[in-house]
Amino acid sequence: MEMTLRYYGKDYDTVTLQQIRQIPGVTGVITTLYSKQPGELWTREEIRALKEEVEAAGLHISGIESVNISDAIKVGGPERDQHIANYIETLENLGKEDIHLVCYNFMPVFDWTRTELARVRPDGSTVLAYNQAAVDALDPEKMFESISGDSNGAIMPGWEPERMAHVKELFEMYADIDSEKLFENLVYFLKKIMPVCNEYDIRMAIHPDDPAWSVFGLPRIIINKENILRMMKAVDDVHNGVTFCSGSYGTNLENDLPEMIRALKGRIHFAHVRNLKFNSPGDFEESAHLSSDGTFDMYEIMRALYETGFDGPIRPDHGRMIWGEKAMPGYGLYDRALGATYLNGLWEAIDKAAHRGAPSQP
Ligand code: DNO
Repeated sequence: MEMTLRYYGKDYDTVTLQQIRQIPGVTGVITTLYSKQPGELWTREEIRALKEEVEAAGLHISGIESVNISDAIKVGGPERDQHIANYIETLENLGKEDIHLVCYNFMPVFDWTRTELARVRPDGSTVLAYNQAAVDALDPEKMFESISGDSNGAIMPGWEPERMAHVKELFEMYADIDSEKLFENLVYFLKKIMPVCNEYDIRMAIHPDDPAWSVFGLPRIIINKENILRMMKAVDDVHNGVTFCSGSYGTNLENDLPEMIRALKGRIHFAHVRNLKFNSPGDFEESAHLSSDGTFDMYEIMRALYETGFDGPIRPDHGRMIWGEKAMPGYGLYDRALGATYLNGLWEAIDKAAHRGAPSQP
């Protein structure tokens, strides 16, 4: 396991590589070329420049999150094959620069969905939150407007204003796409890219749909153990794997997170580990990472990763906004640093207990 932090690049992030370097135990970053549009080619020079920037700060690139998938690929539109050709060349360029992990998602229209970006918790911290009744009352085309005022001026991943300006057309593009069609298009894409993934040993790690159910009537296909297993079987190659995101799968309380990790053994290439606090099944907020602050047993999640031999990067994922920090919601420095330290502490304890031969179950 390697502890990492997400980094959006110097033009977009309020957190610097120098700050990340000072978080104990964090050796790598998960990053991206944030200005790239889905479907666009990433050149080798652009990738190398990013790599040099990261390495100059004493860190390395542990993986890319995300090389985004265009809507043409998701709906099977006329530009699909051109975009896939660009994706393949991008993967080849990443491989040549010795980058072997790519996180992506296959969510229609909206990437992750939250109804509040700054819900105030009793301790005065602010967090991202989701309320189903608020979603049900909202016109999907107004979704972006309703949350963008709380973004601290940041461009949020998957919520780029240029894309959101065309949200009506985006919904029209998906009018005939049901879950089966979307799944077929995912399999088509995966089959096309597997040869280059094998050639350069690039592990693809699909991010779950967040929340793990259909929002605004749009299809969602990566939401539980059954449909991930189906996806892995449809393209049965170790390079076709998953990002295990506890905060996304965990939105559905029926998903037993440690059990899912065990069922996906060998195919989890990347993990986002964070906690959620449920106030009711339709209302949750992103709590601190600590088990006692939320609903999940973080020790059991880390133990399942440890016991299945997980050796990829973990990132603490979203954090609360604390200590007066102003940053992209979920992506401040302070609480993610606390999260990284806590998760590293759990891992150390699990590892030491395993090596002592003592049972790791308390
Ligand atoms: C939100 C993130 C997602 C994730 C993408 C992966 O904070 O977890 O935007 O990066 O879905 O492609």
